[in-house]
Amino acid sequence: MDNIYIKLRKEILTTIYNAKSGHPGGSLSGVELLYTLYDKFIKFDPKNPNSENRDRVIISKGHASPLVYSILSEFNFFPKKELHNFRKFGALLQGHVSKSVPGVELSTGSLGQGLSYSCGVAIGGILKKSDFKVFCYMGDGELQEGSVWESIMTAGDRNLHNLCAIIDSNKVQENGFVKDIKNIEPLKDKFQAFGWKVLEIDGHNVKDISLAYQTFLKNKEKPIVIIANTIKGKGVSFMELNSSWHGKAPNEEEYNRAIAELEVGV
Ligand SMILES: Cc1ncc(C[n+]2csc(CCOP(=O)(O)OP(=O)(O)O)c2C)c(N)n1
Repeated sequence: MDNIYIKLRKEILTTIYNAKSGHPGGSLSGVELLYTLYDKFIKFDPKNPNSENRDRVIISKGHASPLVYSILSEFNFFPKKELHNFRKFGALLQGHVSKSVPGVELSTGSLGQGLSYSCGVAIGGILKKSDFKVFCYMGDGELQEGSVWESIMTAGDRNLHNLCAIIDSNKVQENGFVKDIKNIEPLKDKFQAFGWKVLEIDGHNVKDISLAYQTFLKNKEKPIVIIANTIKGKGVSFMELNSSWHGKAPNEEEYNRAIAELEVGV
C-alpha cells in the first residue's frame, strides 16, 4: 500500500491530469510540510472550519492548490470527489486557493500577499490574548516580491511570536532557478537581521519538520521562519528541479510514467 506522501503525490498529479492544467512542481515539493502540520501540530475542526480558536494556515503560494486541496480533503474539510472537478467552471475547487473552500483562510494567487495578511491576523491574536497560531506557507521565488520584506520587517518589529513562516525552498520558480532570476540569499542572515528566529531543515524529512514545528509551538519570543529545503517536483524524476513543470499538466504518457515512478519510489 502507498504511504500517505505517495498517496497525496499521486492525488495531486491525478487532479492536474484530469483538469488538464495546474501546478505540479510546487505542489509536489510541499507534501511533507503541509501534511505533517495538519496531522500533528494544529488545532482545527473540519465541521466548524471558522471556529474562533482554530490555528490559521494561510497559503500564500496560492497556485499550489492541488496540494492544499488534497490535504484539506484528507482531513475531511470536503469530500475527495470534489478533486475530480478541479478547475471546472462553477466547481468548488478553482485553480488558485479560494476562501470559498472550507479550510482556506485567504484567496491568493497574486504572490506576496499572504505574509502581510498573516501579520495582521497574528497582531489580532495578540491583542485579543488568544492563543491561536498563524502559519504562512510561501514559496522561495515569492520572496522576490517587495511586499514580503515589508511584512518580514513588521513581524520582527512587533515580535510576532505567534507567527511561523514556512518557506518551501525548492530553488525553482516559474521560469528558472530563483538564484538566476533574482538571488534571495543569504536568506538566513536576512531574516535574522529583521529580528526572526530561523530554523533551516530538510523539507522532506518528517522528523526534521516535526522538530521545527515543536520548536515553534514552544516559542514565546520572536516570529519563526522555517526555511525548508525541498525539491520542486519531488518524486517524479522528469519534473524534479525542472521549471517547465511549474505550471502545466502531464499528457497521458507522462502521467502514467509519473504514477509508475511514484509507486516504485524512484
Ligand atoms: C505578483 C505575481 N507575480 C507573478 C506571478 C506569476 N507566478 C506564479 S507562480 C510564480 C513562481 C513562484 O515561485 P515560488 O514562489 O518559488 O513557487 P513554487 O516554486 O513553490 O511553486 C510566478 C512568478 C504571480 N502569481 N503573482
